[in-house]
Amino acid sequence: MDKNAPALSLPAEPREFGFLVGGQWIAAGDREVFERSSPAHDVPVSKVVKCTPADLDMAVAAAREAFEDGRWSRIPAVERANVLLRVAQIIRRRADEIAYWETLENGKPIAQARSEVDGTAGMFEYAAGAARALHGDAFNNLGDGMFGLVTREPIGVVGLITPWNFPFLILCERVPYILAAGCTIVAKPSEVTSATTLLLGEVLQEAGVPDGVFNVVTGSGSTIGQAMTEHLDIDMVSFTGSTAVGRSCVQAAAGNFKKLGLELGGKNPQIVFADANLEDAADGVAFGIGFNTGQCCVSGSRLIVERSVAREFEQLVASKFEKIKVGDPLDPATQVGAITTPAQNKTIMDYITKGREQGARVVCGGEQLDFGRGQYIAPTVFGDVTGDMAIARDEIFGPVLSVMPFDTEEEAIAIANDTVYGLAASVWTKNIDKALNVTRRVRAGRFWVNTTLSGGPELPIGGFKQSGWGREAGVYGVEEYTQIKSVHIEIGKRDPWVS
Ligand code: TXE
Repeated sequence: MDKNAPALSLPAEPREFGFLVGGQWIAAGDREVFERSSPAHDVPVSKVVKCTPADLDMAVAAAREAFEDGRWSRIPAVERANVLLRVAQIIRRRADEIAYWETLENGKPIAQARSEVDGTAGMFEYAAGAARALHGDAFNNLGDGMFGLVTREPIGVVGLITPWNFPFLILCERVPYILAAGCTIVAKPSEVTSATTLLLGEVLQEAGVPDGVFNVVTGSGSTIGQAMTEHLDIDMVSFTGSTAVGRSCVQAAAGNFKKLGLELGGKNPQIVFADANLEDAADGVAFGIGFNTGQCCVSGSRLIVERSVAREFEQLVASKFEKIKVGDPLDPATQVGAITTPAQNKTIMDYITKGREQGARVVCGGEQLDFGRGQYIAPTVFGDVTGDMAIARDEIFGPVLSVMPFDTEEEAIAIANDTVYGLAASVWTKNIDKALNVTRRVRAGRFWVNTTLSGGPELPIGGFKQSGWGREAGVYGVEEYTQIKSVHIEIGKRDPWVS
């Protein structure tokens, strides 16, 4: 995207969205609506329907019917793959529009939104291949009288609950893989960022996804999300959000023992050794916590740095932060946009206050930025952080970096593992032994060596410990939405039990 292009303008009035059930778009009618304002401009941009539990039941019934009659689940994988490839083409064609709505509702920079949307097309293409590659196993070693097969079947109706930090990207880290497996979907986006999930509904329809295979209900987490996790006719729920709500999903799932995929919080370490290329590492660390205003489950929020370079390194990171362009996310030159919700803004500012009160030292940032409208927080570095402080332990979900020095490799590993989370970690060193040792011993589902926040359709996503269950993306992401069936086939005359 051209950084020098003029900033995009705001919509003249909020766009009204319906919701999608069984291939039909349903308008609000006499239901309440949720009006969303752009967090960067304080201007209403969209209205979505507050669906009722009855709407959810209707969507689940549509998804169930579509699953059971085999219109998607039992067609040849090559036909599913061809549809997924068409989805990728349409996403590329509509990328500007999707990115625009992502920025309006979420507050992320338009250039970043555009590159996220571009990336999702590749996820559909990868999943198209994975659909055709999905296979089971055969056992030809059971003796002359027996042959064994292991087959994979789609798990059924999947409820998909997504958050507001990457509304379209997180959705597309799941939808193509779920569809590749042959399942049907009822999606519930975050109530504050529903637009791009609804736009994906339009894209899938145009690509030829049959009616009822992808349904979207909009509404609050406490009603629709909760009802979804409790629903007896949903076979699996994929939930991405806070660890607290993840825990309530586990309890709610007990009704029918539905399978759960959970991607939850993180307090991810960035381990920097003195022998690293410190310029590169500082750039990566600034990116790792500044990107998406630190509102990423994989943000590198704990800087664990070798004491001999700690002071120099925190200054290097601070100098990177000073050069970041924070501001209007509709301006293509902006690198860091608005905080997505007032509640999140308050949470972050409360943690900054707590950090100061508990004795941490502000190296840079630490305050709200005033652009006349919207909510913005300066990327912040805290030095002298100890392991017992709230800013060292809790997921802040904002642009706040906590610096903790170490003396030995063992100590670095111990600090990195001193968390209930285990989502992601990065290590910066030019010493291969240290890089490998740390990668093996730090408990996290995603690991980056001399880089951070890299991703793509091939490598799976998911956490250790209280960061979640299961994996999304890659071939693992397709397998996650399948059940395994074992088949014994007897050959020839049966050896009778009753003679
Ligand atoms: O998340 P919620 P919130 C973390 C982050 C943030 C905190 C709170 O630390 O500060 O969570 O954010 C739906 N049953 N992450 O309050 O509530 C909700 O409608 C079922 C980490 O926004 O977890 C939305 O669609 N669903 C994270 C989704 O859950 C429920 C991303 C996430 O909302 C529900 C976001 C319920 N009882 C926040 N209550 C990550 N891992 O990336 C709400 N929801």
